[in-house]
Amino acid sequence: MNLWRLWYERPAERWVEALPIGNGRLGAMVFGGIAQEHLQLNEDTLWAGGPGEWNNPEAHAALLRVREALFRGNFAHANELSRQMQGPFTQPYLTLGDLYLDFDYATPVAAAASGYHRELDLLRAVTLTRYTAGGVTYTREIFASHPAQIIAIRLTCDRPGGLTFAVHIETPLRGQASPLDATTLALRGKAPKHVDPGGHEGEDPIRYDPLGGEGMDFEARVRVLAGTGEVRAEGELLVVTGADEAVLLLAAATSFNGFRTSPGLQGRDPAPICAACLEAAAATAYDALLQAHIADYQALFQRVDLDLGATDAVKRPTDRRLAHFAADNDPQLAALFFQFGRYLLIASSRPGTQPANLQGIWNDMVQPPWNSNYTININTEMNYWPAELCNLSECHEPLLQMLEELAENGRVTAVVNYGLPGWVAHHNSDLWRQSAPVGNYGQGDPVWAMWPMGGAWLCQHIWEHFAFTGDVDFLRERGYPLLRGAAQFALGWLVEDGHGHLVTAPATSPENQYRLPNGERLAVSIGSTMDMAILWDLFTHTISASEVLGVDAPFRETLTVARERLLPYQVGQHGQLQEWSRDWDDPDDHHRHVSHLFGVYPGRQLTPEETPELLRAAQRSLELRGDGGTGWSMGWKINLWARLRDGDHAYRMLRNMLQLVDGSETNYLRGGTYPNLFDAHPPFQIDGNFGATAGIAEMLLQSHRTTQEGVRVLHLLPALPSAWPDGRISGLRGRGGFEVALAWQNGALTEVKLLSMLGGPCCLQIGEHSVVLHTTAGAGYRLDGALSILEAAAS
Ligand code: FUC
Repeated sequence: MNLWRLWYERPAERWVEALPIGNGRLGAMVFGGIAQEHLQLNEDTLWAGGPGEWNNPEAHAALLRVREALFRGNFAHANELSRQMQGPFTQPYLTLGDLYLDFDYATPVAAAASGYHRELDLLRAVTLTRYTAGGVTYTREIFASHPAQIIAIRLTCDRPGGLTFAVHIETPLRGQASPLDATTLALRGKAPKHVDPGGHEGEDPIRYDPLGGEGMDFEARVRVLAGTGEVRAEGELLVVTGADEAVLLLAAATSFNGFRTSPGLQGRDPAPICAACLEAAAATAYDALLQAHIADYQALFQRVDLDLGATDAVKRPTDRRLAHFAADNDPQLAALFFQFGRYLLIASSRPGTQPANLQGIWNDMVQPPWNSNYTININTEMNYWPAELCNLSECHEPLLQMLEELAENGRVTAVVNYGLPGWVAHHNSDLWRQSAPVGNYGQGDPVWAMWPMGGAWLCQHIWEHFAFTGDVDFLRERGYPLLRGAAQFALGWLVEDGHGHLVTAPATSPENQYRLPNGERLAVSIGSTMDMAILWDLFTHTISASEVLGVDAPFRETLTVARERLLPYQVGQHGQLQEWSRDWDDPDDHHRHVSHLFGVYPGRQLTPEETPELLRAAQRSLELRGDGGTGWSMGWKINLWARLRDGDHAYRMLRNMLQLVDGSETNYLRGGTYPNLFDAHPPFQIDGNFGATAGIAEMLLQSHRTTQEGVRVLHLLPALPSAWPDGRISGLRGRGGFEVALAWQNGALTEVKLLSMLGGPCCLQIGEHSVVLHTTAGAGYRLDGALSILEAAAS
């Protein structure tokens, strides 16, 4: 029995019940209906707008006024003044449209079918729908191929000539489909040149260029191959009659021609791109397309295997398992959720594609929640937490590419807005690499709008990519210039606090507010803990990178001195790690962001060995914050509890996340998981899926520490919960270029396999014990038995 499946006994009614497929660029949500099949379609460069002007020359003077107010202690005034530093909102990621296959086109179809089954097979990245109606069994297989750059649909039935249906394709954007020839439909469309974000609409929120020039052009084509069946064009439809089998091939492309180019005025023609993909795929046998897809996908997916045991619960459909997860013993659902996160990363992020946005690549709206953009005060980074650790380093590439582009725009923002060198990014970005603060020139709440730390946080991904892969060329050619530029900006942004420390001012703690003794709630202050933690991280990585590359000694020295002077962490009156530079934390604050714990995760400044007291304070803060939150908030907390080495608490967070949310909810701050295993903020936001996948891995392997001698520590089973007494995992990656496989029984390690990619020593830590193992590049190591693992390594 293949356990790596999401499966259901009913077609999807809601979008959050449909099953996602994707090849990094093209995505679809598959509903699996009986009278009608519906694929909601996406292409990852289909965004509204175009390159724009978002820098604000007034920001610099406003910054000086904000600082003056802050250092006079007038925080309320500073909060208001900071609005003068804003630019426009980002543009949204858009749905492309919908493909429908109507099976009741010629004759009504029985609403009731027997033996209905629909699934997403994670082993092959293929959806399957099967049912029997009127004595005929129908089967549909659908996948998104990366090598062929198409979505393929194969329909079969067990009665000769039993397939009759009509095909049409629609878009809520401007555009219409019409037949290109007897077997091909083409939808040509145009995206708006501007869309206001939901909740901030002006009079005309969705604006098209009246001359038809500006705005993204796009095209989707679908070709029907029906064997001995007949295919004909009828109005805007293609009609298939009497086929035994039919294959539909769908290609889509946009005019996107780079982040600095107007997609409407200087775009690429999407038509020949669609035509070339369709022709090549149509000339290939369906089985060959399928095999090439599976081979390509499995080369990534099969690198990691996880077995936490399986109980009878696996016999139930996925939505019922989810509904019962908290009460049941169903460790395999946790494993499935882990692998689903890896599946989603492969499906939404491949070299050459756009990075996964708030919804990966799956969005059915024109004004999606939060613009379905890149929110870089947690969400985008979380999307990539599993990338290296879960052995999908290639899938990290789109984010690294975005960083380079963001830095180009961010250099201009740094100069225009602040008169500073280096580069900066704030809390939102989009396809156009918007780098300035959003908020529509003053409308935005400073609680999120006033945050110039996005670039600095993203830089962590550069160092992590290097730490896991050891790719010095990457660090030299691409990584270091970005780290250096972000650090340069930070040096210019920091100011003296009058007591010998360097602080950020204005500073916020994303998206939380402190309360002044007079009851006033404000966001902007001086030297928030997260700002300091992110800059420590950035400086540390920039220093290390310059050492590895043997460059820039004077700059390294400057950073080393500045790092020493950063305002240090403080422990407050409740024993908590202060979120603010003053002891303002409210012990009843259950805010979803846990920004002040950045140094525990995803940072590495706070550890049990190096900073035990601060770590205890961090734990206290986390306890006060509670075990609830939005989906991504709970995903973050899995990782935090894993770093605190409390496996049972990490598991409790996972259990809280694996609560069924059905799509009808009105509380947008109580997270969970939808029937299709998409993370529920709610609404759907993909970050929680990726956070949970990273968190499960972090419970089993950690590698963020080095010993005092600088040897990489591989901490094995650092936070194993009692719910998973027996299990095995293979293919996880540790920093320093190690691939790790582990097996355990009754909570104790029984086997360790290590593949050393780069050679050199590593320190294996098991519980309180540790031992250094000297490895050779390319060599594998195998250690059996809990105690003998340490002995063997020592000898
Ligand atoms: C941040 C979070 C919200 C949401 C949004 C996309 O603003 O605080 O909860 O996830 O990003």
